[in-house]
Amino acid sequence: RTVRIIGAPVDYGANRRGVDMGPSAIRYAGLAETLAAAGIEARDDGDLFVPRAEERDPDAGTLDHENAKFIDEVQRACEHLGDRIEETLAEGEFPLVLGGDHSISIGTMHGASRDADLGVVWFDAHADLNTPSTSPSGNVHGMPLAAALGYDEFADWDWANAPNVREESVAYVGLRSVDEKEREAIRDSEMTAFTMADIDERGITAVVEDALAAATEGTDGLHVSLDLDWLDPSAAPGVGTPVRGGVTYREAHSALEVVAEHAEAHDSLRSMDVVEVNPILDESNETASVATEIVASAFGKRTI
Ligand code: DIR
Ligand code: MN
Ligand code: MN
Ligand code: MN
Repeated sequence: RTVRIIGAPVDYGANRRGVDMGPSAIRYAGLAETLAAAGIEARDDGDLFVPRAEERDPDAGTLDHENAKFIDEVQRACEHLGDRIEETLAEGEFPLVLGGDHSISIGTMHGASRDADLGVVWFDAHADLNTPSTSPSGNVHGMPLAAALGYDEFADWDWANAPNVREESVAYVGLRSVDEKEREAIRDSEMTAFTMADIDERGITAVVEDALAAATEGTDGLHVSLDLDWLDPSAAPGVGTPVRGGVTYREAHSALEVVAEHAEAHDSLRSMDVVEVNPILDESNETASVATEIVASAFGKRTI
């Protein structure tokens, strides 16, 4: 299947400006060329149109909770992105979304689950399970899974609730920074959650295999969401909220190679997004390069 690259230059959901330049940075790192060299057909479909944050009022939310900055702008971008995802799948191509901050996954998951039960594997240091009621920051990039699952205020926001994503089909890999209310929510949920301690103990490949099994049981397709702060800051410094103790460069490759093997064996992979690359905070575009390389692994790039 042809990979359709869709840029989502959104920074409304993050507390650090610059993540809106992620799509450019990843393209500049040679994503299309890297995929082509690996024999993966890819087509760049350009960026979503997203207004500059400077023209917008962060508190303009019409929704019934104020602790969600730029929520109206996130909604606009995600509705637009969801339609692009639906269109891409209907035309038989594979949507690969370049963020942007993690709020854009609300749109990706919405679009990818309109016609299918969607499993989700979430590679992230963070749980992204806050709601406006629980969020310590008000940043929507810490909320996309709660939005997709319809927690708290999100229950009334149809644009945010992924039509066909169920808790039991969501699996985390690599958690190490989880807020108190998120911890309670995970414990009360049917989600599968692997922390860095699980990876230390069992190894990355066993953990990813289990995450894939949980996310694909009883679903029609798999969404992979890759937040670059999942990696250790020594391998991926260009992110807004780095957390020490993440996966290494090698573990990241192994993980996405396991995803590729699963995708080949079961035709499981349906959509993917790669988010939170912030070139302003990066060193010589290293984080965008790492993003490019591990995405190629996910699509089956091999040494021999
Ligand atoms: C924190 C940080 N849990 C929040 N979340 C981040 O603001 O909700 N997610 N950085 O990627
Ligand atoms: Mn995230
Ligand atoms: Mn994160
Ligand atoms: Mn439903």
